[in-house]
Amino acid sequence: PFLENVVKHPNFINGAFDTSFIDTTPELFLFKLARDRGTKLLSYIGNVTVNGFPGIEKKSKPLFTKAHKPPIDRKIVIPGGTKQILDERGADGLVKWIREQDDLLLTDTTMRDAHQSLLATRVRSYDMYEIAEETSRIMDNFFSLEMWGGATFDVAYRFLKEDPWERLITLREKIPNVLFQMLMRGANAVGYKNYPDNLIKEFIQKSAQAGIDVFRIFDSLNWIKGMEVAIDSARDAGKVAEAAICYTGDILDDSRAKYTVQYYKDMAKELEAAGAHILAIKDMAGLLKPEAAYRLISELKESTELPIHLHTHDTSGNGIYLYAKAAEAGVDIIDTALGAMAGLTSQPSANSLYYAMKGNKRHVRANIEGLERLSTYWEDVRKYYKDFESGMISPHSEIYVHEMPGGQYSNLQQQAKGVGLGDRFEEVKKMYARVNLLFGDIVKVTPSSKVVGDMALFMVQNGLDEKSVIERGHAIDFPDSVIEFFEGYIGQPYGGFPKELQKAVLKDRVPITDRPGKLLASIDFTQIRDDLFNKYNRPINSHEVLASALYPKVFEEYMETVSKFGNVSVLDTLTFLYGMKLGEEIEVEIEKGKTLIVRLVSIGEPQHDGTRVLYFELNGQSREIVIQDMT
Ligand code: 3PY
Ligand code: ZN
Repeated sequence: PFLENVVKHPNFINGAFDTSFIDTTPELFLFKLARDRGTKLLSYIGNVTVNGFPGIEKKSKPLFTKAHKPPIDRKIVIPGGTKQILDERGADGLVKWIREQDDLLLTDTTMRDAHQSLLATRVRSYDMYEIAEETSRIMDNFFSLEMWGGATFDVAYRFLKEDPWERLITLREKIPNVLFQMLMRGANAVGYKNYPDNLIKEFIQKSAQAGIDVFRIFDSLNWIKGMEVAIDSARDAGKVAEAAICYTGDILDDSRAKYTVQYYKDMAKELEAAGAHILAIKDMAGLLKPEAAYRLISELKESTELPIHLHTHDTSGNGIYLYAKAAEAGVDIIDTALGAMAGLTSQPSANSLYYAMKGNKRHVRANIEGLERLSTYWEDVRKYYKDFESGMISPHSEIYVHEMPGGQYSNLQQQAKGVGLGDRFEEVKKMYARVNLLFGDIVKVTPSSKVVGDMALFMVQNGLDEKSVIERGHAIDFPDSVIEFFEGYIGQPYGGFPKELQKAVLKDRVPITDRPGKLLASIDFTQIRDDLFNKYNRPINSHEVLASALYPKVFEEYMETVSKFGNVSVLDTLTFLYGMKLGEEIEVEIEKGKTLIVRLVSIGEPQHDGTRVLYFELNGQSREIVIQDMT
């Protein structure tokens, strides 16, 4: 193709060339890009076909029918929704509108918390894009779609090898009418540690520009100082600051006196004063019991003017009853997921709630036939990810004892497998509850929950108990996350740190008591951009700069994968996870209107150097790809 480009070039034909012709005529190499994209994708497919996908036991590609999409009538204009209310009336106008509604408003979490909690956050953009336009039409009367933030951001780069910004921007194009909501871990952004203030501001500003409307902001220790910069930044961006109180303990249990109704009421007042537009009750583990919800919401309604948005996880199976009680107490908005992606560690089902509230004066605003159709699609999609299911098949009331957040359950299970404790997960869960008490009964949600999880794994793995970690602590190398926690780098827990344990963990290190964001040096975004430019030799956009600032190593690995395999997000999920079967033919739309037809013709025997040769057909032309067999 190169020679062909040369001989066909007008300057070549006219003799208007000299020795610099090749250097000064970059279009001669244009063939290379398209060809490269195909070859890179074939290398990816070949590699997964031969070596499998990390985290999935290697097996032949399962055959499922393609997820069933409901038909859409493109002639019907997408109806306006809450997004237009925010854009036209601003955040205060939206808050006023919420107050005027009698119906129970819904947030759909299918594209964020539901799969974070059921499928270790592995759902790919591809499967979201496929259903986005239908979602926009069917969920047009929802309050919001939670579809970004939490763990989805780093998992996109780390495991799915795709760009979460592209997901946000593309979904925004396809769903222009419903508010987009993200989960923002306060000063921890979408990471696992506190970041400098300027990174939080920049991240929120860029997320708002890319399409986020509602920022649900929480602090993993309910430390308001850890939320203030994010609340201010969301307000400055003209968006909705939804400040969250993480619910822990049990307000009905007098023997657990640390987190009382008064504690929550005081926090609500402080968040209102800090500038919240909406108050979220974030019951991240599903610990809020129905009667407790009634009491908590009723009392909060008396002490704050803010609309209340309730979030729970259905791990115990009590979710619908809990929402009904919260509705009775006057909750404004609640979080649900589509039936097929609901229940257990995920949110309660919107479909079920719709029927549960029939006849109630708090009517659920939803198009039930449409929700059933969307649910059918997700039921098919969920099968693609079955290797990431947690294995939990029935409600677990033990949640009230171990208090593990829904989003953590399947992830901690993967982590346990990773360190060889896969078959001792029961012990890990019990240890998790013990570590919580050892740490002074703290709020457990990312990243504080990860610290508790890391410590639980560490203690089970090393045969440690409460006594030995303190007595022998001086000789123990604790996990990094545990050291950072006791140093004060994820904030200050309510009631302070347990001193003896803090001393044992920190040894000679001196803990901080101020906001880490204030103490940490500001990020030099220009420097990062220059470094990335020099390293990758191409223009770097601000999303890439932010990703690198958040997780330098994960981003670097992502960039390496992209340079090796190209944009793998265009592959359908079964091919992405399992590669291809012999003789199979697939279509890959690498850009709008440009489709590759790929057929796997043969897989050669391993050669003496451990490589195999795979023969493909790419748009009818044969291609040979050499893959190192690592199995
Ligand atoms: C997250 O921070 O990702 C959570 O889902 C916490 O509940
Ligand atoms: Zn959650």
